[in-house]
Amino acid sequence: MQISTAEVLVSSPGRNFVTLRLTTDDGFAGLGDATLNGRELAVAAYLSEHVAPLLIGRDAHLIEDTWQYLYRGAYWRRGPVTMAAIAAVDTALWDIKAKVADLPLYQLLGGASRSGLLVYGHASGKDLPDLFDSIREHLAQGYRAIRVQTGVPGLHSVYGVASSANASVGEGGERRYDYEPARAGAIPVEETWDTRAYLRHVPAVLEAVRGEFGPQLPLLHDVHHRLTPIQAAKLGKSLEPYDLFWLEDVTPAENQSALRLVRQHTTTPLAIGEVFNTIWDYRELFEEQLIDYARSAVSHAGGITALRRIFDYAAIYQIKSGVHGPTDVSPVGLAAAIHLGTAIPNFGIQEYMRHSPATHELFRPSYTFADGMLAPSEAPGLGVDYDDAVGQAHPYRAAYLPVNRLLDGTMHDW
Ligand code: KDG
Ligand code: MG
Repeated sequence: MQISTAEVLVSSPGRNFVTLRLTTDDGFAGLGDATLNGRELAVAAYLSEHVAPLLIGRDAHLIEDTWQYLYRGAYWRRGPVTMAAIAAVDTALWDIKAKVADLPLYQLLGGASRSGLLVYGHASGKDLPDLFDSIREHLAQGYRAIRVQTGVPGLHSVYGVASSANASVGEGGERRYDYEPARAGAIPVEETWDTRAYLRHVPAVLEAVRGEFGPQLPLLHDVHHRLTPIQAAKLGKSLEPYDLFWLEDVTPAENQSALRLVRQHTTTPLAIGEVFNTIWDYRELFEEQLIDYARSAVSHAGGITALRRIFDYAAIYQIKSGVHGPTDVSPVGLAAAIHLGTAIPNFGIQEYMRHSPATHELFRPSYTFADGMLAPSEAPGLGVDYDDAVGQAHPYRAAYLPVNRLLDGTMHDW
């Protein structure tokens, strides 16, 4: 069974997605997500110029060998662009293999270890009343775990906080406060950041949310890489009374040792890894048990083959999965995560922000969300179909993630 075509599909049904479609000479097609928010065309070019020509004529069954061929064969290893491209190829080959076997993909990964995946949704508000409304809306939609992000007094725009200006109507007719950080335009929007104001404000927000919604609801919070180790340690400690499910990305992730200091000071569970792209990025964190949840997405960390390896490594240290699932992971990447999460023994939680109706028209996923849980369908493969006509109707639009500056103009982590 040889790969006969490799198509790189770029489309923007409201936001940009890069999708790889591999087809075999006997007519099977597989999809892979290669979306890298704000750098989409770099991965598209990497795939079409340097990877697609190498795939034509290869045996589509050779998933591991193809992974090694692309990883070792590039010589220039790792990095988000390379690993997103490899991820797309790997995912598409798994999709094909499962379709050939006429089985949903999770069956090829060892079968179901659970009946559904607990997910968390994104509640946010510029102030407490808005935030409470958003949490109530999520609970009404069935969510059983909630990420909480709020505005900070004095700051105009803060990561993770949707505004009513972004409201749209969801598939069930409900109001959705979509938070989409990438904004269309030729250059990134600039935001401002004040760490002291943030650190003063957040504990009071979590206290209020616990007061309103009780002790049972799992709550999460994303710091988005903005603190120094000692600031992160202080935040983790100050949030202990509110019993978070996890505190995410407290420091910029490339310095793994920073988490050692944070860990020495707090028992708040820590999650990290959405910007990691290989197993090596986790080595110190796993072996020293410095985190509790590994956050990589299938589409950013080299595909199903590589992420499975990361989670098996994590399992040795009782570290669980917490796969990244914002709207810039396409329904193809999310479906891959759902199949993997269904099979692995150390599943923790899955992020589920929910895609827009326009995105669902393009991808037509068959996974289901009910009672706060995602479940794969029984369709062969990933269970996602790409609609070419819809894809062609929405060409790429330049869009960037924001950049961040401190109040005095210094560039900061966003
Ligand atoms: O593209 C950037 C987003 O994927 C990221 O900002 C989302 O931090 C994120 C999260 O936890 O979902
Ligand atoms: Mg995050």
